[in-house]
Amino acid sequence: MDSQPFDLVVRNARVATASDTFDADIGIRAGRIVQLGLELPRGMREIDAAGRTVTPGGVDAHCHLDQPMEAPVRMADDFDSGTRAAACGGTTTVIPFAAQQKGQSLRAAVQDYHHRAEGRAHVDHAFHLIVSDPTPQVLAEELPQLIAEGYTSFKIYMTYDDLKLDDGQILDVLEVARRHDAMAMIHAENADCIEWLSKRLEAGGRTAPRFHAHARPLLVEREATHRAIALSELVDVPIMIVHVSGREAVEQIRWARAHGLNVFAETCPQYLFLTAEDLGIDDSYLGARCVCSPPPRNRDNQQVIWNGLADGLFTIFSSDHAPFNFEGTQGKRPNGEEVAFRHIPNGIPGIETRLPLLYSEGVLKGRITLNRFVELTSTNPAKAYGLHPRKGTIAVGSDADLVVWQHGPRTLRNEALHHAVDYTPYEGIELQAWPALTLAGGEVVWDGRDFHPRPGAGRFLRRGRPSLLPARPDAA
Ligand code: DUC
Ligand code: ZN
Ligand code: ZN
Repeated sequence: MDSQPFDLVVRNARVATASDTFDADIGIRAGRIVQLGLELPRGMREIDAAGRTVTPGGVDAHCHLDQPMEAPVRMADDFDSGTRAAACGGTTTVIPFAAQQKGQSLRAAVQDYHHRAEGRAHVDHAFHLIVSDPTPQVLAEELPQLIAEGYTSFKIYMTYDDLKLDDGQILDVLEVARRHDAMAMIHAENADCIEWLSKRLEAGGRTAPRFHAHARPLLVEREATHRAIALSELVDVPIMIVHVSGREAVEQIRWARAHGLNVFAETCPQYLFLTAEDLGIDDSYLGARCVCSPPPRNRDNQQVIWNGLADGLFTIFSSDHAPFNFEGTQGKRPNGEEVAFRHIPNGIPGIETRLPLLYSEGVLKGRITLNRFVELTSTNPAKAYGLHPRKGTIAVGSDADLVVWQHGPRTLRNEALHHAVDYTPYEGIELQAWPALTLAGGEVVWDGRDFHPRPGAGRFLRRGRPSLLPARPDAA
């Protein structure tokens, strides 16, 4: 028996993992869980979690922090404020995006992104790549090398002029994912349909934020989702369809699964808690706060997303935190102006509210089980992106990233959040739970009242092969 004392014991926890719920003390040493059991010996420090649920720290596998934007637009959150907000909302690992600009090498994008993170992050982090320019050099060298170095996932876009790939390029990139065992994430919206609809709306003077939803109806997502599934089937490689918003895309994914295809899917809080009406019922510019892509849909559609969370359709629940201020000149009003919907920076903040919203409205209202909550928000993201079992579970050997939950009413107010964004789309929502404590690597980063900064203590994570990928004997 190991006689070294624990650095910390979290005592009397009601531990929830993706598969089990059980009572245990959690013994922590050097930032890792070293023992789970009843009546563990005293630690140098003790935290009493009696009567409290303890879950693994959240893994937010889709968030945008300090991602370079075209001037004057700038993200409000960098690695400091973004990971601060993450920690206070129970998320202890974030995976934002190192985005390649067209004409830029992928390697240069990664190096730049490391500079942005350096010395700032309060929690552990990894980077997905965004491949926007799949040159022969990128396909043959840079991407395979970066995957081998632990950047084992990348996102590709079917829309946005500066990012989108055509079908041939998507096939090329998917082939690299297949050969080198990476997870390909796909933003599925049909760019030409959006462009065609946007021009017609603009020509008719319909430029208010609410027309963003008119330019991206369900079929725009459905068509691209269908195409992404077909392209992945052709290459015979699994894909992750990110930020799935609508019933029609969900139907495509159900069809793919029924046909035995390995299609994973992610959804986000905005498709449960917002509707297209939040973009405005009149031409008010306030709706710009909720402009994100794909857009929020209607109330019936929210139920479709809840069903997919409950029945296993969705693999992952991420924030898609894309932080732009409403006021000022760098966010939703570029240069301080009210612009036509298609020029409004896309995205809403949500890195801190992701877990409390799903816990309150999902677990405590009986829509999903506590174990499914853990699976969607922590275990599956860790498995999908090569971080499990170090992240995503409470087990001997895993990092001591934990959330102790506190039940009780709390009204969501932006002034109480820790991001650098000047609004939350969820202002005024009544929550029933909030993290009372977040531990990152065995250290308290959030105690339910105060944030405990540790800039630079958040480590960059070199990732392994995504364990959700099927074993492939012919892999390179
Ligand atoms: N849509 C994206 O694709 N990325 C960032 C935010 C958004 O709304
Ligand atoms: Zn996207
Ligand atoms: Zn995104």
